Amino acid sequence: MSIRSIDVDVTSPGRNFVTAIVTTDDGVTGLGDGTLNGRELAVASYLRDHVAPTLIGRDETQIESTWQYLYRSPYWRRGPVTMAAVAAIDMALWDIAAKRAGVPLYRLLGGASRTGLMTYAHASGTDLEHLDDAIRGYVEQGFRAVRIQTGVPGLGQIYGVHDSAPGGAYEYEPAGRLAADAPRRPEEETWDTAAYLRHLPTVFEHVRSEFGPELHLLHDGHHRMRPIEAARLASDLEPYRPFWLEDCTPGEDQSALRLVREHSTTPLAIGEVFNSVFDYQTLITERLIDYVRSSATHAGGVTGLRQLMTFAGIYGIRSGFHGPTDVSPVGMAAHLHLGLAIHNFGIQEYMPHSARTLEVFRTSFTFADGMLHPGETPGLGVELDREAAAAHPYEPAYLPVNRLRDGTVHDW
Ligand code: KDG
Ligand code: MG
Repeated sequence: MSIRSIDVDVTSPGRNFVTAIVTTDDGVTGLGDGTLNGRELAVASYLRDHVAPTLIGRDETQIESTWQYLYRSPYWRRGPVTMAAVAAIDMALWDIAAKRAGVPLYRLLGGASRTGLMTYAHASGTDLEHLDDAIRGYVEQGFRAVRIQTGVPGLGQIYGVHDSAPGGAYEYEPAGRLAADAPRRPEEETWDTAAYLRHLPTVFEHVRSEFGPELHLLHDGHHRMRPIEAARLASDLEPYRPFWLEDCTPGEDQSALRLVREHSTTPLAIGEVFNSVFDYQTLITERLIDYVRSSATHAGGVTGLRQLMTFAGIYGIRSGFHGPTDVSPVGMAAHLHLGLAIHNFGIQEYMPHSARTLEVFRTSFTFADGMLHPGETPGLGVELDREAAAAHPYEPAYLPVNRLRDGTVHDW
């Protein structure tokens, strides 16, 4: 059997998604997610103009070989655009393989290692009252783990912080959609690390005393601290036993986490902006992290992420796959199947997609008692309604830029 065609749909049911649709010569289709928030059209062009023509007529069952071909053949290896394109094809080929076998993908990946996947929700509030409401809403829904993000006194809108709707529903999208007549440039936000470092431990103290010792609490630093600042925060949060501190320093500087490790036992997670196992070489071999934050969508698909998790497993490092709404339901399905199968699963981020998105992508996941399961539908278990997708054309949307009070461009 071989690949007959590859289509690339860019759709925007509330936010932009890039999906590869691979069709075999006997009409089986597979879906792959290649969404790269704010740079969607670059991946779509890479897939349409540079990848699809090279794959027509190739054996659809040669998943590993196709992955290596797409990784090595351009000469320009890695990078988010390339690896999102590789991911989209790789997921689609695994989807086809599992559909042909008539089994959910996790069975091809070694079968279930557990009954379900513990998830964490995004609790966010501009102040403590709104944050508490959001946490309460998630606890009532059955979540046993929540990521807590909140406003910092003296700062305005900060990245990823927004009041949830009553009941905890959090559909905030950090990439701002641009009106047709608006200038094509991102919003700008103001940041102050000292104010954040003073405030955050008081938030953890409050949430622990309000919600007790058992609820897992996570926090995302969005790469905003220098190593010495991150070391101080990790140490200040220790009394409140966080499940993890995520992206405390800029991800590309692997050695930065040595300093944080030397000063604290707060577990560390990093990697949502990484796209290959090589981005983790120092972090894993020196045991500088506890959780791998990559997504299948940005790290070369099921094949890329499985390779990474096998390497991490040797060092006892577990998964915490990236699951914001900019990973499409197709990418999310890839995480659920892989997470169910691998030995070193840790936790799965779960930010449910909006009803509008789920009208375009129909999923067979199930959620109960804070646990997700990919379901038993053959393949990835996601269908794309291409007619519904076509009704939501691409809309420009960019992630914001962070500046210090003096105007210096800063990390998120
Ligand atoms: O596109 C950027 C988002 O994926 C990111 O802001 C989400 O940090 C994030 C997270 O941990 O989910
Ligand atoms: Mg993050």
